[in-house]
This record gives sequence, C-alpha cells and structure tokens, in this order.
Amino acid sequence: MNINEFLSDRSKLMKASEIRELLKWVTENVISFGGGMPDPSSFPAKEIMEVTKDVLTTKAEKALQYGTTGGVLELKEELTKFMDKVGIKVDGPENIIITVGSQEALDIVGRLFINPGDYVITESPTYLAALQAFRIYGPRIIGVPMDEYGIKVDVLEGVIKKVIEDGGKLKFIYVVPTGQNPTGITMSMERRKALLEIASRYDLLIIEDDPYGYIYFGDEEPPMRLKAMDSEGRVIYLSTFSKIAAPGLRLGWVAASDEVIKWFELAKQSIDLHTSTLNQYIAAELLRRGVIERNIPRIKEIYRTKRDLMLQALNEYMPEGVTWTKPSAGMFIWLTTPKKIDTGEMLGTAIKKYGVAYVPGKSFYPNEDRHNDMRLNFTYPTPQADF
Ligand code: PMP
Ligand code: G9A
Repeated sequence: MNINEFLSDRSKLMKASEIRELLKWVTENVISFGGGMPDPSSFPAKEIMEVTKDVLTTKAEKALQYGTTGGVLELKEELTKFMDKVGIKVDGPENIIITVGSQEALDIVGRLFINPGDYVITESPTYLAALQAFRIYGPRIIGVPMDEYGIKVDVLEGVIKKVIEDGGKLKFIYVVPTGQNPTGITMSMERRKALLEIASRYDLLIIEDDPYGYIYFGDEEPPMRLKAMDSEGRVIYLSTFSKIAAPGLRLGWVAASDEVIKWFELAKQSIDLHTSTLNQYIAAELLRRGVIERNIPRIKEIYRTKRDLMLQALNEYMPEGVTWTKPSAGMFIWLTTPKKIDTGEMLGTAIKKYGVAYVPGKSFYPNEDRHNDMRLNFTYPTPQADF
C-alpha cells in the first residue's frame, strides 16, 4: 500500500520539528543545548505529589471525570488572579480557555484564522513550532527582522503596506515579546506601543505568546504585556505552565475576548474535548497554595546562574567573528557565526565528534534563508559535564 496516495494535501504541508527530532540526542553521552527543556530541579515535584493526593482524596469524582471544553472553573479563577498581578485584566472565566500546552493554542490559532494564501507576520527568527503549527493551514508567512529591542516596527509597517497594496489578506502578527524563542530578546516598551498602534491602524490581530514573561531575569518586571495594554480586544494572549511548573503537565491557557474564546472552544471540542481534568485541578491548587508563585524566584535564580555561565563560556571560548545575544528572560541564547559556516551541516560533527548538540538556526526563519545561526538552550544542561 502506498500511504502517500491517501494523504490529504494538508498532511503534505506538515514538517517535522527539528527540536523534536533533536530530543533523541538527549542521551548520557551528549551535552544537549538543543531542546528547550526546563531544569528538572525547577519542578515542584514534592508539592505536585501532595496536591495530587489531596485532589484525589477530596474531589476524585470531578478530577477524574470528563470536563467542559473551556476548562475547570477553579483554574480559570486562579489564572484571573495570577494574570492580574502582571497587569492583565480579564472580566471573568469566559475570557480564558485551558489548552494542552500553548502548542495546542498555536494550532487552534492556525485553524481559526488562516485560509490558504492568507498572510501572517512573525518575528524573524521565530519559534519554529509556531511556524510548524501555522504552515499546516497554508499561509504565506512573512518574517520581520528584529534587533535588540525586538521586532523592527518600521519594517513591519512597510511589509503590511506592501501586502495590502498587493491585495493580500493579512490576518495576524505573531510575537513572543519577552525572552523570545529563539533569541532571548525582550521587546522594548516603545516597540510594544508601536506594535499595538500598527495593529490598530491596519486592523490586525496580535498573537502574544508569553511562556517566558514570568521568568524575567532582571530585578524589575519585564515591560508590560501587550495584553495588558490592549484596549481594543485585538490581542490573543497565550501562556503555559510548562516553564513555571512542569511541561509534563501539558497545561496552557489563552486569554482573549469572550467571542474569541468561544471560537477556541468550538475548535477544541473536536480536537480533544478538553484538557486533562486531573491536571487542571492540580494546577488550580498549585496556584491557590502559592506553590507557583514561590517557585518562580527559584527558577529565575537557577536560570540566571546558568545563563551567566554560558555567556562566560562563550566569551572565553568563541573565536573572533561569532556574536550572540544576552537574554533577559527565557531559556535561549542565539549565536551567529560567520556566513561561511552552515550550522546545519556542522551539527553532525558537533554531535559525533564533540558530543554537543544545538538547534541549527535555519528552521526558525520563515523563509529558511539563513544558515549561520544556532540556538543554544542553557536551562537543561548541568554546569559540569558528567562524563
Ligand atoms: N511557544 C513558545 C514560544 C515556546 O517556546 C514553547 C515551548 N518551547 C511553546 C509555545 C509551547 O509550549 P507548551 O506547549 O509546552 O506550553
Ligand atoms: O520539546 C518541545 O518540543 C518543546 C520545546 C520547544 C523548544 O525547544 O523551543
């Protein structure tokens, strides 16, 4: 049988994530700067164990039962308070949906908003699994370059004008404003304001993907979330428990207008009915007991130390002509080598000869048109090599 003859056109647009492919190199003999995995010591495992026991003791009949597609009310109420602390005000639970990680939310964004041929704008480089999620729906993705202050808003406006002039349908701008994946860059307040203004002027949605805003390394808070400044309801805010608790819980959430949330619920019904009820009750209780809030400073401390160690090692060992970012949040450093180097080609040698893995930069560009960068994760590897 030739399965290719049965596959839909959409299936043919799917592309494997290099990050997922590289996970196989997380083995004893390789130092992996590849996958964006949290430090396991940052997981509040003991508290999760206690909370799980309590949840199952007191509300097994609800925690093990089917739940609503929108998610467990207690969790949405806790999230309302959690987001309020960073300036995101939502009217109530009708403005939140609980998803299976924010990765599911990215897929739903694609389902809801992209017709084949529509235009979508992202930062360039951007989170490669967002590209992977959107591509299935056949958009034309335009990457707008960044500098140390985030997306270049002047270039962005030029791109938007051009698409409109050419009669294209532009739907949304996808950004990771704080501790961006893959660069670690945090968008400045000025750029945030300009981005919102542009979205308003050209009537566009903004997808604000914020897994790393809660683990900002500075002493102060990061610049305000776009959602906190969104007076027109055009920002769809995505975040996740993956970096503030544990990715294995597979819990994310979306905050948006009630109308948008209804569409998300409709899409999610046919995908998975709802997110794990048990895990949602656990997360609600972790928030209610302050476990997450107490854990965040600990995570920041672990990551700040590891980031500094990696920056120091890069300073010490990288040859002339290599540059890298100094992330203010998140889990990644973006390193650029001289143009003659193809980091994709070099990866095999890096792994086989030196026992080191990283993610080649190419797949983070919508057009895959640069080959001399790499993404280095500093949160997972231990400070000392164990072999
Ligand atoms: N968005 C970004 C920018 C990410 O870096 C990640 C995880 N690496 C995700 C979404 C997905 O995370 P999760 O599904 O675990 O919430
Ligand atoms: O394991 C994954 O696929 C999530 C990690 C994302 C990343 O490395 O950016």
